[in-house]
Amino acid sequence: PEVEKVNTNIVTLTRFLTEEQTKHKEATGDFTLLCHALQFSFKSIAYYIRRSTLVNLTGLAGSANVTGDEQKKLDVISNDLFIEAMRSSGRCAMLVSEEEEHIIFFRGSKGARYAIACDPIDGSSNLDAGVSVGTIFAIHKLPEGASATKEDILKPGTELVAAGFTMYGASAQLVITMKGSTVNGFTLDNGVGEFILTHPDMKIPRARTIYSVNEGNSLYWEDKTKNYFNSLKEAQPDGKPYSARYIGSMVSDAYRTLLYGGIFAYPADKKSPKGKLRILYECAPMAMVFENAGGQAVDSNMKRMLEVVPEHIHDRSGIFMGSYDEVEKVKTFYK
Ligand code: AHM
Ligand code: MG
Repeated sequence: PEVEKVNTNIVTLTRFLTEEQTKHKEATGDFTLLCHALQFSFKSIAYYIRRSTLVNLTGLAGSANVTGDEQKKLDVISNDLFIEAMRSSGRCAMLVSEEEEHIIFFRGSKGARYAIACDPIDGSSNLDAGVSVGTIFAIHKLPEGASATKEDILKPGTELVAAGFTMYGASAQLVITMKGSTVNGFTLDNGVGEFILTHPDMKIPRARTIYSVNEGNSLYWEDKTKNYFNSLKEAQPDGKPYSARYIGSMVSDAYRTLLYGGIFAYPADKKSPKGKLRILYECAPMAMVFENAGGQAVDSNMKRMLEVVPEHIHDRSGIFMGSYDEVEKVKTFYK
């Protein structure tokens, strides 16, 4: 009988990180250790999300976070899991979380050189319906000898050493990129409990007629925004208009856009003059992923998203990101 062909030369995230580490002579292994702690938090969050309906983890926690959103039970659990993973890694000096008003400093982690910004569960309004949500992370490195301060994280995205997200969908998908490098996608194999490299060197298609925006906000849009999105509903060179796709979970909308191409936007408008999405842990890490995959990301002034410097840790920005040519098209409407 024929034996099924099984791939036995599998690249796990651990193997990938180890191989990356050997490319950098100066590497100490700290980043690799940090990423181990990160992937543990993703696996745990994925596990709790999957079981939430069965173990009474749906619904509200009865509190609101700093940005005024009502917290879901899973927001709270995921935030706690993430914080503990970072603390226990011993490599994280400070952490900004969407769910925490202030920066958390891990003063016990002597010599830790990394500063992390995260949104533990992005898109949590979708949780109770079982719709995909995600965790977003952005990693900064402190200067040698620095004793972590707020200034070490109030930095533009151009300074990030790594960033990415995990989408909790039909399977958990982890996407990670490092400074000046490619974007790589991993799928969690629940059987072996490892993230497996399934999407090496991800490149976003150059153009695609798909747009992703909360059109319910069009009442508040400025004319440029209205004109741009209206133009997408007209016949394009192939005679057809764009398709609309909006999940309302940025991680999921971004992941689809990365794979299929198109444009994702959450523009600033009259209701949210500074936009809705937060710079440190939503806009900048996504912008790094999109740029390293060959796409673009800009704010509502068409400034490169990675160059936007937040004044406060929870500052927001408008954002347009996606295929290179689709972002170029946005610019023609905003110039
Ligand atoms: P959250 O971090 O509180 O979940 O909010 C962020 C989410 C994004 O995932 C998504 O793109 C956006 O908010 C959806 O907002 P809206 O419901 O206004 O369209
Ligand atoms: Mg969130």
